[in-house]
Amino acid sequence: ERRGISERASLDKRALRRSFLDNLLYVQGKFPRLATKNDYYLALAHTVRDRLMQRWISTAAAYTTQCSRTVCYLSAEFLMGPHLGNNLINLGIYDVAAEVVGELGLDLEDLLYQEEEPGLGNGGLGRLAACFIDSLATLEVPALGYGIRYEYGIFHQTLSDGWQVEKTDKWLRFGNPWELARPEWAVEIKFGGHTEQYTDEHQRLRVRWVAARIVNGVPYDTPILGYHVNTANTLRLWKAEAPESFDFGQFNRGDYAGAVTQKIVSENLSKVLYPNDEQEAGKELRLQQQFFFVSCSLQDMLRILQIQRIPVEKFHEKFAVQLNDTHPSIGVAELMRLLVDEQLLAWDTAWDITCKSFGYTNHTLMPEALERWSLPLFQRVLPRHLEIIYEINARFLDQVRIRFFGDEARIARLSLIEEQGPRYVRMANLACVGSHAINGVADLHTELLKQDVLKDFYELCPEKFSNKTNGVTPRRWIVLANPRLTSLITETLGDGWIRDLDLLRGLESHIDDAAFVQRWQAVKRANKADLATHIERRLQISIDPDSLFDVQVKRIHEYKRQHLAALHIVALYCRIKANPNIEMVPRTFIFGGKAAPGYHMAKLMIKLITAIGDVVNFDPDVRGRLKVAFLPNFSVTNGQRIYPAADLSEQISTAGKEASGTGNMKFQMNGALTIGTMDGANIEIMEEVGKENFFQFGLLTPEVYAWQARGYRPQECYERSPALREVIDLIGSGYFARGDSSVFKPLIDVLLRYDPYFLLADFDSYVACQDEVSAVYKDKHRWARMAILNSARSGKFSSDRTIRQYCSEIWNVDKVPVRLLS
Ligand code: 26M
Repeated sequence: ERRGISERASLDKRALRRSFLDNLLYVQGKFPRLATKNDYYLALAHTVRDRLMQRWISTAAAYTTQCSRTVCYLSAEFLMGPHLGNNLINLGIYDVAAEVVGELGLDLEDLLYQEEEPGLGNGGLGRLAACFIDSLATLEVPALGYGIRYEYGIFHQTLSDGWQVEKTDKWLRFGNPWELARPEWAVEIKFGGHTEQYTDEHQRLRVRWVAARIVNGVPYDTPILGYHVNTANTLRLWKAEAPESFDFGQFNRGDYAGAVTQKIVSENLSKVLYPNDEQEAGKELRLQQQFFFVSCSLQDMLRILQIQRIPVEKFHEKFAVQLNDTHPSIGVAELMRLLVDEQLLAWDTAWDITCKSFGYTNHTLMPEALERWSLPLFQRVLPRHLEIIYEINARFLDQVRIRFFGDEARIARLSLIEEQGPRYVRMANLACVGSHAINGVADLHTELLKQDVLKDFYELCPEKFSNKTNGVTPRRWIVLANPRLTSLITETLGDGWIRDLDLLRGLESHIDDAAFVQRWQAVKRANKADLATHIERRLQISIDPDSLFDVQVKRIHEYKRQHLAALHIVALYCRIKANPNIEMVPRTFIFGGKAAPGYHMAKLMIKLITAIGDVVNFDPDVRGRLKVAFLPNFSVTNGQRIYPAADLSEQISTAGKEASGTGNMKFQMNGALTIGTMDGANIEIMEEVGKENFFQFGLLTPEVYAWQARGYRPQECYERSPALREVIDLIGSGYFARGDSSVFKPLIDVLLRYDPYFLLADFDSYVACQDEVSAVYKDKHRWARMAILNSARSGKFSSDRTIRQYCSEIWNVDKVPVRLLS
């Protein structure tokens, strides 16, 4: 029996080949002759999965026997990306797996592309959760990621005539070999109804929540293996199911169809990920989703306490619960309900436990993105939680009144309930009051939280606030995405940098080594050629791999200013039209990103970029010096092809608007130079690489504020800058819309009248900075040296560094090495 386990989990080549062919036969039911590419992918996935199981079980055993303190990362989104390649790397069998499938006439990369990525997130926040889960496992920290198993992830984006069209993301269509359902740990979740008071056997007044509806939460577990360690943590995602028993009343009255309708309503809960769309905010189903996964997760933690025989009073000693933005912040009220109503603890005891358990990470400075729920909606969905929030609020405001007697305006701002006009529950306030730690995601962002968005909470409890600058995992974003660069670095420095990214500093001493610089250039050139081939296949436009690859990939949003990059392209086009023989560094502009389906201006920004491309790409005067490619459906998978091929990383948000950015870090690691504003983590990137290796432009945050205060007149910028005027007029004329001047009118009107994101104010500075970029790019050797320094100085932006800081400064949790059980 022991031999059976070790054979099936062995990492040697013979055993891998044996398992691969076995799984093709016994899991896929195919002989090689009839097998499809997807059969081979699944056979390989099961081969890897078999090898994860032993590590997963060993990890669970270590944590259970040692009763380890555990991080619970609560996030409505986990944007994981495909698992197979990452698991091969973390197991250390990527190359041998490539040999095994190669000897059977298959291409490993081909098989990896078969995997449908779990796109269970919108963008930065969800991808950050995925990087954190990777780093926690690599650092051997006991951790559970808790979230929702959406049946449909972020929509698939296609383009039709340059406009975004959304398609559903049926990622589970061919099954998911990475998850294991655990129906034995299902929990019940209540919704709606009313509350009743009663006196218990000790004559104490208590509250009972009589729900209108119950939904089952079934956990689906995915192992998250660390890099070259035995630790395999768990990502636990909840699926909503109708309870078999609950609708029998209806059923027995003969309303079979009604009972089935109820079942469908219940299962809708985990059906679809909401795009981060302002219009969608305030939707009832979204609040239900949040409560659903948070209640499932907290009940799961109580079950874990019980099986480890830890008293519920020690909840906060066992668990550090992190709230990824306010989406899970209903957890503060739900933990209170579980402790007071169900575990029968005294309010003060329960409140002490709650505050010591939770930490809250804020991810946005956009005031309109702060979550609020209208009182009637909240009352309808969660009547007991509204009572609890009132009680938390009453006690909290009593404390505030002691400190700030008579300061009614401050009290109104701190209140968990917004009272001016229609009333709302303020989720950020609930998260702040119920947490012992509050953090921002970059230095500037944290400072702005303290001075602005959460100023009142900072003045009340400054000791709760800290900064945790974001990071990204080098395993996915360098090792997996950029194998050529990985080989070069490892041949130069050894492979220690993969777990300790600061070691990349070792590259600096090779900057004068001509052979090294040449190899570096060859890596970038090969990555660019790969991407050029991909773009040519997808978009039927020819791409010159020796042109400067100028890349902006991220969600489409006005504050991120993709349209500022578009104005720059038009400015270059105007120069060519005015002087067709002008000397110009050839550039390929690559864009990617999704617009929220209801965000019309963002969709118009996509149309503007594609429309400019349709003119510029085919105008003979341009002679191939400018190419514009909008790659549809930007995703983790597409990111892995794009970041390694970039020369220039566009990070051009209005100063003070982008909390951190994380794409900026992925570009930097892969040796792109940044053109950026002093916003989010760009500031820290420039600090690390030195300003001589960073292209900075634009207003600073205090300057933006000053312009706002003085009353910004974008029209004046337009009148003062001839280049800007020409660009705006050309777009406004309908030149890029077959003469139809109405298409881009809404966009141009906003820029000329309000320009809330200061594009016109920053335009001249941006264009001048881009001219500097082109000048430097002409000196290929100088550019390569700057790129190497960018990579060499990216160590700070490993999510391993970020997670170490969370562990020591917020979670107080240590690593627990895992011994393999055999
Ligand atoms: C809101 C309402 C309804 C449905 C969805 C949402 C919603 C979902 C995700 C709102 C915001 C969401 O994410 C915000 C986000 O991704 N913020 C980004 O977080 C990154 C990680 O910290 C930062 O790097 C980015 O600067 C920040 O924009």
